[in-house]
Amino acid sequence: MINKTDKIWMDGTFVQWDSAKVHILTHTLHYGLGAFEGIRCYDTPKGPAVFRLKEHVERLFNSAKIFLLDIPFTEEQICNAVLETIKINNIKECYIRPIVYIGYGAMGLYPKGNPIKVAIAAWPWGAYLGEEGLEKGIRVKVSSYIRNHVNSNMSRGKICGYYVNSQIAKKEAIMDGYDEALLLDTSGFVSEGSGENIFIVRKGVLKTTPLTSILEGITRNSIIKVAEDLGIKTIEDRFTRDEVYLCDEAFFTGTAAEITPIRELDNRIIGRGTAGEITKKLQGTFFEIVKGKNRNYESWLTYVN
Ligand code: PPE
Repeated sequence: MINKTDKIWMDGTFVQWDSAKVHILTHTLHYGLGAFEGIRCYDTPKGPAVFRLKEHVERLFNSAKIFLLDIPFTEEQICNAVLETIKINNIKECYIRPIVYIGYGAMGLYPKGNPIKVAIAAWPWGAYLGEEGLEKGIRVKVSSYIRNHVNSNMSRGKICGYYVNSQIAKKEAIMDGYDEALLLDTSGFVSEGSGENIFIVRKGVLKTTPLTSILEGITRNSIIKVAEDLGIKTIEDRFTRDEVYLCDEAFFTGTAAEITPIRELDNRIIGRGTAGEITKKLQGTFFEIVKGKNRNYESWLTYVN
């Protein structure tokens, strides 16, 4: 169950959590065209700070651009609204969910004149794949479902309806006794998790999926930069599932999932079956950065107060 907070921002004003409602004929609810973001705010010695706020809001606007949704606010207004939402709810660490959706008006696939609505909620959300998963790694299964073709899902958009594919993959993985799904692309190469990007490590070099069928993850981008600064090279190239079976380390990245080690794929133990050395190093640095304990990445933090 979600950890309720006090207020939700809706189209420029705050409403009480329990009153943040939409009409049942809200267009996005029926047809899935809406864009959303997942952002995290961490407590730091200088108070709560949002990680890479600008980049997340920029991606929200890019998602809207791809799908011709005209957001009736500026990026700056949305950035400020995110900060206000955290402030008004008086929370130190939270997950923030901005959503752009097509409101009530016409039905049918062409929502002529329906308003474009925006809401922002924030609530405390712990380790997405469990505390133990974060520390020791999770068990993953290659999904029997595949990521949609790049001309079905234009993957630079973070679009509500895309997550039907993720949900069925996740459900299958959990029903089969795993923690998470790994989806392949339409050519059979590794794509990403249901809500995470993937990295593997082989002989000290990182490899991650190129930006074709995957979401352009902000955590992925951060890890590539941090790895570079630590002298670890990253290759962005396609790879197959058996390359994951044989790698030394693997991990997922995402705002919700943070840096979650993968200890098993399809019952093949990865490395020593626990979080690998490079994974731990990157994870440790990531948490230092988001918690405001690494000066070199200050520009990635937006302080709430
Ligand atoms: N791929 C997908 C499909 C995805 O949904 C996410 C984020 C990522 C990669 C990683 O992107 P980034 O957060 O920018 O590093 N998934 C979001 C939704 C999770 C949910 O269950 O809801 C998230 O992590 O916020």
